[in-house]
This record gives sequence, C-alpha cells and structure tokens, in this order.
Amino acid sequence: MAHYPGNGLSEGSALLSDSGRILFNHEQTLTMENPILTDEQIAAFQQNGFVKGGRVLTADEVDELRKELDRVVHSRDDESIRQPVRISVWGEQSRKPVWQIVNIWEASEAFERLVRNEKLADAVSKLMDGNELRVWHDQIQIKPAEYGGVNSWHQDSPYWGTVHPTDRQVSAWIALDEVGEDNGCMRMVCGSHRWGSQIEFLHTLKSLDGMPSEHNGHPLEVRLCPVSKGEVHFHHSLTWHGSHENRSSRPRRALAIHYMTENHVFNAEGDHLMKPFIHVKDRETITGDHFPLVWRRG
Ligand SMILES: O=C(O)CCC(=O)C(=O)O
Repeated sequence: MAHYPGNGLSEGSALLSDSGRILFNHEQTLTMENPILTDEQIAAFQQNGFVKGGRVLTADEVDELRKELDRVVHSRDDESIRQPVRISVWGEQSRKPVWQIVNIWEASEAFERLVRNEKLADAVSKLMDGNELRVWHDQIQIKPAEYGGVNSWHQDSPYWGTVHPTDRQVSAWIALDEVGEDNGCMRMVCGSHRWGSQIEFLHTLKSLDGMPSEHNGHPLEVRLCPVSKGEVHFHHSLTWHGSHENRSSRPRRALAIHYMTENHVFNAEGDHLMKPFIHVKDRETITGDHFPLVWRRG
C-alpha cells in the first residue's frame, strides 16, 4: 500500500518589510472580494487556452478540504461510508507516485459544496458556450512531498471518449497548497487548444522538458502555471498540459473540476471510468445524479 503524505505544512501568514510593515498577509488576501475572472482573463483564456483566475476558497475552507481529503484517503477501505468513484496511485513502481481520486464530491459534503460553488460555475460559464453547466467529473491529484511524480504531456478530451463534441470542455483546477515550480505546478502550451487532438504526438514526448520549439508549423511556447492556495486556474480540454515532480518538502494537492454543457452528448462507442454512470441513450445530453447541474443561465 502506498504511503500517504500528511499535511506537514507550516506556512507563514505574512512577510515583513525591513520596517516591519506587513507586505502580504494570507488571511487578508483570502478574505478580499476579488472577481474570479475579469474580461482580460477571459480574453487570455480564448487566446492561450488557459488562464489563472482569482481566489475561490478562504484559508479556513482550504483547511476543511485538506482534512476531508485526509479523511477520504484514510477511510478508502470502509465500505460503510460513501466513497469516491476511484482512488488510485500512479507510478508507484517508479517510487514517484501521484495519487488520483475521481469524484471526491460523491464522498465529501465539503467537496460537493466546492463543485456546486455558484461563483466558480458562473466564471466557468463565461468560458463555455451553453445555457447549463454540469460537472463531468472531478479529479484530485496529490503529489507527495519530496517524491511526488510527473503527469506527462497530454490533452484531456482524447481520454474522454464517451463525451461528444470533443473540442469545447473546460476545467477549473483549484490549488489546496501553494503550488509553484518546486512542488509540481502545471505547465501549458499557449494556443494548443486550437490544434485538435494531438495526443499521438504528445505520447512521443519522453519527458516534460522535451517539448520541441515547433510542431506542424506552430511555434510552441511552454508556460509554467503556479497557483496560490485557494486560487483557481482554468484550462481548455484540448490544451496541451502536464506537471513535473514534487521536489519540495511540501505536498502538492489540487482538485480539477471538469465541466460540460447541455451540448455535450453521450458517445456510446467511447470509453471512460464514468461510463457506467451514464444512463441516457447514445447522442442524448449527459445528465443524471452523477453529473450535477451547477449553473443555469438566469
Ligand atoms: O494536477 C495535475 O498535475 C494535472 C491535472 C490535469 O491534468 C487536469 O486537470 O487536466
């Protein structure tokens, strides 16, 4: 059984200038009323296929979700309580594991509140065409401190075979730790959401640092995407992305929520972990209890 990393974090809440003045205070920042997405950020998303948004969670909410995450992991064999759809560990043989939990919202009321968060869903609705938003599924990825592994270059849509069309889903990725270059932040390729499925090419890349400077006439620009604790980062389902190892002494925990609209229908020929939970007919809009409706145009 894989070792599960505890919280183990000690985060200073403030930085002091030489004169002792507080330059930055987590608690103050976390309680400020920042919009999740401005018009400039929406334009940047359309241009690049990803953008960092604003704050979604307060420090207390992050703490609650971290405790819930610990609880769900430690009670994963308890059949008497609600469980996520899957808890698995990738790369354990290489001693560079990444823990993955799918649909933690089904096992935890605190996470269910987050996936149903109206402000967040309202922001996502600005990045998608549609009158309704549903959660396709959610996904926790934990990279343990010191030895958390890599998530290789990929696009999301090619792995979501049961959903059609394949070129217009959006994910909100919410950091439960300060996520930076040292502990395995994501990296994304600017504009790659406009180049269709390139998953076979991405599978040929042997390392995260192996991105060439050009592909099919497109110059390739890779950007690192650090995200602060409680903030959200958005990406399109065709954007090329991956994340490197956690070499720091801090864990790296995050939740991705993958959304769809009423225009997303079931493709019965395709395959996905969530397929057994889809009870509509081929080519019908994906609906049902496992795909909660989180936003409707007012
Ligand atoms: O958390 C990560 O490192 C990657 C997550 C991811 O691939 C996704 O949200 O689509």
